[in-house]
Amino acid sequence: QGLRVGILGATGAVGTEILAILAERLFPVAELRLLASPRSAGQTLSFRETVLPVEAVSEQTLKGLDLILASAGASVSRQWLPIALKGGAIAIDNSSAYRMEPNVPLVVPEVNPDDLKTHQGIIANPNCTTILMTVALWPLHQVRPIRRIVVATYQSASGAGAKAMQELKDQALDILKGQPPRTEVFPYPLAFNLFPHNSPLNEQGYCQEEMKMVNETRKIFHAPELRLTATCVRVPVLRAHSEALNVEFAEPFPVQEARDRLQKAPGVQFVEDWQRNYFPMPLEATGKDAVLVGRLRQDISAPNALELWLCGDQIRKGAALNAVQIAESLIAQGLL
Ligand code: 2RA
Repeated sequence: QGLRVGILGATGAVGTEILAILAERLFPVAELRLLASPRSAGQTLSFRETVLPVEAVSEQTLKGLDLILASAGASVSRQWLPIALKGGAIAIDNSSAYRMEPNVPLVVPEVNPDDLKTHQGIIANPNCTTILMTVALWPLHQVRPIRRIVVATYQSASGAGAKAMQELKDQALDILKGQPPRTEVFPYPLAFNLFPHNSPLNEQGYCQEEMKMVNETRKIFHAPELRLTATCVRVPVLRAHSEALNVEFAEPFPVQEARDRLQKAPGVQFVEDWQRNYFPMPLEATGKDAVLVGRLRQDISAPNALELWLCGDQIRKGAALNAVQIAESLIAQGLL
């Protein structure tokens, strides 16, 4: 008979991708409610063969849902998800609002689906960079616990939203026309440039985006001792993130064993052609469900460390797909 499903933030880059993925994966939807701010209400979006209205989120429009998938920012989630829960829904929240709450599971279905068993109504979707990294590293961590991760990210414009993707294109045109690039969404020019992620900095000089990778990875891996340092960078790419990873274990991890595991890992597409110097690229990760992993090699400076490279679609596996897979896992576990 299907579920009564709501999408909060339905008109955003992630919300529209959730809509497409629910249709693609034949998710059991009996009723679909598209919810957004009053400003975005009134538009229509199509789902399978029907055209649906985007309604303003309210107590009324949140009543009687079985599941709500939210991707509208932390303040919107904090305001409306408790009301959705009162109406009987389970909430999967893509924002950072609840990720570190002890009673809120933070889940990547390929990694820690069992954490869903203890949910109390809200389940948090991790940050995109964390999702992509944990999908790639879990198969290794399972056999030899990771001691330390050093990660540098190369993050696409899509992480800052649909308007940011458009601004990157506009800036490129501005520059090619010899005009100063407009910077309404981004604080600095991104086209033909890059800059450290401009989320707020803490007193140790780390930005929020970097600390999300530290804290969320420890929670997902149930590894509070895991040491991680990150440098997050915004790069002129439209919608796929890339990450350079240095991963240290308590003992050497034979490269071929790591390669064998990654080639069989759930959610991973292993991409390596050393003869052609061909490895994961964001353009090739775009639109794909899998995290592309490759360029695996022994760290020549540290016998217990491996180096690897990944690219993954930030809107898809980095957000929308992971949220839908959490919902599918809830159903498979009899929790929804
Ligand atoms: C970013 N991960 O890329 C953050 C938010 N989506 O900016």
